[in-house]
Amino acid sequence: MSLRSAADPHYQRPLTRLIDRAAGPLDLPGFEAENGYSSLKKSVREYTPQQIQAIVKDANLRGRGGAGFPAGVKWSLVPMGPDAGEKYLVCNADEMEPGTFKDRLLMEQAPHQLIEAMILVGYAIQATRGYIFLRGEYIVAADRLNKALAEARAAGYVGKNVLGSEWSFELFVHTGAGRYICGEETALINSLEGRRANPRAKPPFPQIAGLWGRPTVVNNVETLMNVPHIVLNGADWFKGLSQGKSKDAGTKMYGCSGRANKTGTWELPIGTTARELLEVHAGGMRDGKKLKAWLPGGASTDFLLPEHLDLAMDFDTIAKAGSRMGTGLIAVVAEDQSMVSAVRNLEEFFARESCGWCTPCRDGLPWSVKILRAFEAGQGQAEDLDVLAKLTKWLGPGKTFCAHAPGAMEPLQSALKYFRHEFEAGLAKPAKAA
Ligand code: L3W
Repeated sequence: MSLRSAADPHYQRPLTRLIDRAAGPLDLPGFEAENGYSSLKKSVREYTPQQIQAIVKDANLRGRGGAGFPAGVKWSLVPMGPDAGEKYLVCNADEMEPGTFKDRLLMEQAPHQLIEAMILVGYAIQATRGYIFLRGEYIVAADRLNKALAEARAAGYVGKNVLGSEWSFELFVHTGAGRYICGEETALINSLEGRRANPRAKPPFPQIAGLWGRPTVVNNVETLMNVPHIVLNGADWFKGLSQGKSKDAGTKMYGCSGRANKTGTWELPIGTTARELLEVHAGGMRDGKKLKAWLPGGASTDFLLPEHLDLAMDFDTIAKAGSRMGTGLIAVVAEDQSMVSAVRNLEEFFARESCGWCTPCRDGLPWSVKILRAFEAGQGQAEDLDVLAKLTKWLGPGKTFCAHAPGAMEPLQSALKYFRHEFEAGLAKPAKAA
């Protein structure tokens, strides 16, 4: 039985089904032997673009980059029809969220899976060109994607008249120059155009006016890779993958980093609990230490506590608990680690990666770092605790040009909420009278 068959129990993990075998099929013959590109062939030969959009909408595939926006809805905003002109599909493969390394594994070990997905989604929105915007440091992924793309082009999957159809599609791998902000879709678009990677105002959303002012869909690697499987096996199959753990559909690339025994990334039913991630897949906390706090998915989310471990890791459940699932790769903090230092480390990253375009972000983030350093050194001032709390508002949602600073404030505001005593312990001691 082929591993691409939905009846095969291994196919409960469609994205990684080929990866944990001795040698994943990196080359085209190996991938085709596992039914690779059959979903693309079926799509181009049997379905209209609108039918594919409808299948993916029905499957309730939500964006896996961190925001959970429904992919089918996003595509349906793109103008269709013979006069729609140049349109673009961009894969956001600029994986730079701290503690997030799921897309890297997928691209390094299953490059053809992304190439097939790009072409298929390109067909679904009738794009004329596709770009994989790849994190610059992902050298192995760049090499393997470029080889896979060359093979796909030679086989007639990419280029003029794809699979003999009327539709032509060019695809490129573009490596980024190493800025976190390029993961923000409009900054990414500016960067692709050769401009400085400042975010653009939204609306207009890229689906209407994106790359070079043309309709553009930006989707994350994991989101895209789900699509060939959904088209091949149907929306109901995809919904069933969550095994009733969540009202969200499919699997999710989860993971764990920090003070755990076996850090890594695993494909599991969406809605798997953080406890299962930490205790079963990551082998528990290192050195028998207790868990103090955890970030659900990347640095730009609110800390949660051990009491939240049994919540389903899905978009809505984690939002109700006061955080965001984000990328779904949890980062754990042990009982003997300082929350002030953990937050200072994160804010240093965000301050360095600010594009500097808007004042609250450019000036507010370094300000928070300066204050946090003082608390870390036991030199904190009482009024600066209020300043930190105010910064979480001044840099919060709606106060800045993009989500960078509001995201940066999430770990800070939750650390202040749950661990204020640790900040207070960093207040400067009054000088003793001589
Ligand atoms: C049309 C509307 N389209 C939203 C589209 C929008 C975008 C998508 C999500 O950041 C988060 C961020 C990071 N009409 C629309 C619409 N859209 N409303 O939906 O949009 P949005 O604004 O909710 O989020 P975003 O700015 O794209 C994504 C967080 O993810 N994150 C970071 C992840 C980083 C990686 C990585 O390094 N690979 O994934 C982690 O939590 O902070 O909040 O396409 O156009 N009305």
